Amino acid sequence: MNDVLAHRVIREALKKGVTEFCICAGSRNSPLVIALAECPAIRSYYWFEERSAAFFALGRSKATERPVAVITTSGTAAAEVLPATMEAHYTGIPLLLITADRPRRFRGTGAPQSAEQVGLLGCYAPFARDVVLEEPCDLSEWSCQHPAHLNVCFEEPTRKGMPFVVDSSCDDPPTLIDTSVTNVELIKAFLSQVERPLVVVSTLKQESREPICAFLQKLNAPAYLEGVSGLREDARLEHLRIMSPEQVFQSAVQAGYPIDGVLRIGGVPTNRLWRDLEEQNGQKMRVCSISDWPFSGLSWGNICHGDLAAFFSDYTVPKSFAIPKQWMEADRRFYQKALALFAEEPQAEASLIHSLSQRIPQGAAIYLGNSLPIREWDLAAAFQARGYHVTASRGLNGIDGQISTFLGYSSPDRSNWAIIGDLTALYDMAGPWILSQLPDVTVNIVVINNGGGQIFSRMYTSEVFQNRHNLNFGPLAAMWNLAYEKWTAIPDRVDAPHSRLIEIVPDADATARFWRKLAS
Ligand SMILES: Cc1ncc(C[n+]2csc(CCOP(=O)(O)OP(=O)(O)O)c2C)c(N)n1
Repeated sequence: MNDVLAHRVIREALKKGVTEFCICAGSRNSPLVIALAECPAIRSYYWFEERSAAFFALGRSKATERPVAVITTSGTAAAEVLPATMEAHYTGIPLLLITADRPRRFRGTGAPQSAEQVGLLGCYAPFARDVVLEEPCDLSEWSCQHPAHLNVCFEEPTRKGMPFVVDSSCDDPPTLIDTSVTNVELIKAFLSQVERPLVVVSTLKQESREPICAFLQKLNAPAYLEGVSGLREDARLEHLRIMSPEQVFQSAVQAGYPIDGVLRIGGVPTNRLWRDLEEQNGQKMRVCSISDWPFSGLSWGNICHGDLAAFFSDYTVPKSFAIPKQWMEADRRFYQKALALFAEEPQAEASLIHSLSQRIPQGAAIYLGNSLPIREWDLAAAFQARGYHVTASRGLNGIDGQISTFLGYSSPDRSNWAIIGDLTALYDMAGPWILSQLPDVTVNIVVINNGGGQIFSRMYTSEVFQNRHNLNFGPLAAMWNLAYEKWTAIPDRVDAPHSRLIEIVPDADATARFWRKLAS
C-alpha cells in the first residue's frame, strides 16, 4: 500500500510540472526512492545531505523555471530543508518539499523517528498537506509561486517497492505563474509627488530586462543598477547610471540633488542605501517598490506586485525627469578614483574582483555569494558589457547552501562561475557532492579567502565577529576531485576545460589601504 501512496504523490508532482527530484534516501521514504529509482523518464539527483539537496533544488528551479522536488526521510532530515525553503519563500521559487513521516498514530509518542512534522516549514510553505493513503493527495491548488510541503505518512516500509511508470495523466502542462495586475495608480502617484527621484534596480527576471530598460530611458531619472539586474553594463543606460555604490544619499546631497523619493524595481536591493532608508532619523523617504515578489523589503512603503515583464511592456511613462549633471560628474570622479586604485593596489580584494570581471569568459553565468562578493562586484566589476548572467540568492542573504545553489543553477552550455567568501565555502562543504552526477557541467568555484568574515571588519572593531582562521582550500578541492588553483593575482587567461576550485588570496594590507584611500 505504501507503493500506491508513493505513486500517487509522484503523479501529483508530475502533474504540477515537476520533472526533477532531489532524493535523500532513508528507510521511511524508501517507497518514493524505489519508485523513482527505475524511472528513466524522470531526472533524479541523489544526495546524502538534505540541506544541500534543498539548496541544489533551489538552483535547479531557478535555472529551469519549473518546480523541483526534494524528498527526505523522517525526523531531523525533514527539518534540514528549512533554510532553502525560507530562501525560496522570499524569492518565489516553487520548491516541493516531500517529507516522509510515520503514520499519524505515532504523533506525540516519542517513538523513534517520530517528530511533529506537520507544519514543520511553517509560513515558508504556505501550501502544506499531511498525506495518508485513505485521503486524496491533491496539489492542484498550489500556486507554484512559493514552496509547498507534502508530509507523507507511510506504514512500516518493506524492502520491496514498485517502480513508477510515467503515464499520460502526468502530461499536463506546468501551472503558469499568475500575472496579477500591477497597481498603475500607485506608481503614477509616486512619480507625481517626487521631483528628485532615484531609481534602484535589483534582481530582475530575464524577460523583464528589455521593457524595464525602455522604461528607464523614458523616465530619464538617475538609476543605481545592481549587477543582479542584468542592466548594470547596458550602454543605453550609461547616461543615467550611478556608478558608485558608496554613500549614495550623501553624495547626492553634496551635489545639490537631495533625493526625495526612491523607486525600487525588482528584488530587495543589496546596496547599503536600502538599509540607510530605514535609519533616516525617523524621517521616512517616499518609496515605491515594483517587484515580481510580494515583499516591500522595508517597514513601510508601497509594493506593487506583479509580472514586471507584462507590466512594463505596455506602460506609458506619465512623466520624465532631468538628469542631475553635478551629481553625475561627482559620481564619475569617484569612479575614476576607484579605477586608479585598482591599478595602484592590484592585490586589494576589490581590485582582484575588478580584474576577474574582465577575464571571465564572455557570456558566463556568474553566481555571487552573499557577503562581500556581491557588494564588491557592484563596486568593482568592469562596466564593459560582457554578456554575463549575474545572479545571487538574495531572499534572506544567507551564506548557507551557496555552493549547492550554484551547482543547481550551473548549465552545460556555458561557463559557470561562483564567487564566494571563505566562511561561505566552509558552510557548504558537502555541496560538491553532486558534481559527479553532473558530468556535462564545468564549474569554477572561486573562494575569496580573506581569512574569515571580512565583511564585519569594516563594521565592528571586535575581531570575534570575523571568525578568523588560517585554513586553505586545497584539501577540500582534493576531497571532491576538483582541480585546485591558488591565485594572489588574476592570470591573463582564466578559463579551463575542467571544473576547479580557485582560491584567491587578497593581500590584507593592500585591501585596507584601498578602502582608506577610497574614502579619503
Ligand atoms: C546562514 C547565515 N549565517 C550567518 C550569517 C551572517 N553573516 C553574514 S556575512 C557573514 C560572514 C561571511 O564570511 P565569508 O563567507 O568569509 O565572506 P567575506 O565577508 O569575507 O566576504 C556571516 C557570518 C548569514 N548571512 N547567513
